[in-house]
Amino acid sequence: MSDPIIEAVDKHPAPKGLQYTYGTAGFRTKADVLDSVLTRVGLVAALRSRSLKGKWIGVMITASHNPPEDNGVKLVEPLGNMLQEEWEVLSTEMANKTGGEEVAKFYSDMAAKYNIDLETPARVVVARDTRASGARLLGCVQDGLKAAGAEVKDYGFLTTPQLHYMVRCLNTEGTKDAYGTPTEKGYYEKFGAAFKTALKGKKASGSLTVDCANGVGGPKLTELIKYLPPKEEALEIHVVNDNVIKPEALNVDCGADFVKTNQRAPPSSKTDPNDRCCSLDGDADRVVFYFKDSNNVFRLLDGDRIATLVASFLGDQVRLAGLADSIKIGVVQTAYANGAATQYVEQHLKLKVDCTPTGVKHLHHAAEKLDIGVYFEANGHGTVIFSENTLDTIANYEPKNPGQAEALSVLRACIDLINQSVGDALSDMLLVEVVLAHKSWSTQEWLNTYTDLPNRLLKVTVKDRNVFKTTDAERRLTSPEGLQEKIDKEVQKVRQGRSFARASGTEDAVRVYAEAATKAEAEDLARKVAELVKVAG
Ligand code: 16G
Ligand code: MG
Repeated sequence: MSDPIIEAVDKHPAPKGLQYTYGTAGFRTKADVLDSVLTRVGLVAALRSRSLKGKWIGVMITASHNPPEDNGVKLVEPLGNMLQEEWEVLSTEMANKTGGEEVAKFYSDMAAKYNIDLETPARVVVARDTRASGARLLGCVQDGLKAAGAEVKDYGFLTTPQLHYMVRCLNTEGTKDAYGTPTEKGYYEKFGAAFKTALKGKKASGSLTVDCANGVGGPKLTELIKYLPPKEEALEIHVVNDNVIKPEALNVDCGADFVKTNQRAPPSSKTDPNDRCCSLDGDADRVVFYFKDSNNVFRLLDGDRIATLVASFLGDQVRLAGLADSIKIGVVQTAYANGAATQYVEQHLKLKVDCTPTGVKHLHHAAEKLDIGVYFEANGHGTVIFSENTLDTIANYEPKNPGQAEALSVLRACIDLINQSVGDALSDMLLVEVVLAHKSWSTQEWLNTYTDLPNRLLKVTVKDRNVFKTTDAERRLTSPEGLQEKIDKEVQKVRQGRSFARASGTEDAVRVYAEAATKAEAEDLARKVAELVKVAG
């Protein structure tokens, strides 16, 4: 009898000479060399589910902010977290096996090594973004899943955070931790209702224009709007760049990555000064806000700004609820956070700041150790997570007066409004709107909370980026030898200087970040450090 696994794998042969790596964002590369990877990911997903006694595992087909011709895939753990690191390594090994027989052997070896009973049911949820290659790649995953005998739920098009939500809902259904109804409607109802409750009858000032990167966030936001309170009572949203009929427009001259990298609005943007705007990325797990000020100057409110805004608001509500002694809030950042943001949180908000290496999973793990962990990367990836104890405290606390009752009710609604499974651009966007409405703040007032230090990010091409090894949450280099000392010397030459270099996890390059008291000093420092990196690499 022929082995269905060998058959499925050989139906989608791997291109010769390519090496695949499950990196910070899963597998991601040109879509036309991904078929073999997707079939094997189907096998890994089935094994992972069996290793967890049939819990639902998620497979998301997306390449986020990458160009339209790319695609990718990532696996989601039962509570909506990113794949465990050990399984990232196994996925990489699986992706690089040559043919059907090798893969089938690896599959049974893995089962033996991890004591996985291949008779246990395997359950896998799949979804994809709007890329043209998505349908074909879905077919490849399906072939793998079918060969492994997995039960499959295909949700069609979803944002990445919606898929994480479905996975968490499916695995908690009927338990005391039930997260919601595992349907798209369930998602919209949950977040729409929480938005309404959290607003407490307050109305956002002006309207919000949302650039959807011509990705899956567009149609999903349009749907979500139907579940929000009427715009006259709450928030008027204009959806732009939502053309998913033209997949070649995805992330082109629009979206969160374009705005953050180029520090300007999409060229298509037609807003007036002081109009509030935000941009999602291609799979809607990142969001940044921005506006043109009264002098027509572009102003960015990135992930650092969202973190400080949200941390200050939640801090106020916890205090107003009378819970400041039992609940501590902390903020988690990466080295890319602007020094002024870090200082604002520590000195003005008087909250603890943790710094972790780049990549959502690192921030998420650090945030899990806090009562309330607000974590955002400067690029707009992030969310807030609440510990079990904190959730219990907030759920059970008896308010002593109407003020405490009101704050408690806001906190409870915020918990529902914040997607606990993963950073979610749509949910983060609504949270920002709630905070601005409560504070009656314009974007200018939000911006005025502190002044960013001028900074510069450069990309340096080197012979081998793997020789660049870091410590201290990527803030210092341990290799190449002697390079860090040279960087330190340059940093000391400028006022309020800070600089670091790290190998990119997604591109073949080393990234250099520098900030200083003035633009000229920051630019100069970045250039000098880039030069040092180039010579050393
Ligand atoms: C990935 C990460 C993102 C990080 C970026 C850094 C996830 C889901 N995504 O896109 O958080 O900021 O990589 O890219 O973890 P780099 O290593 O090229 O600088
Ligand atoms: Mg993304």
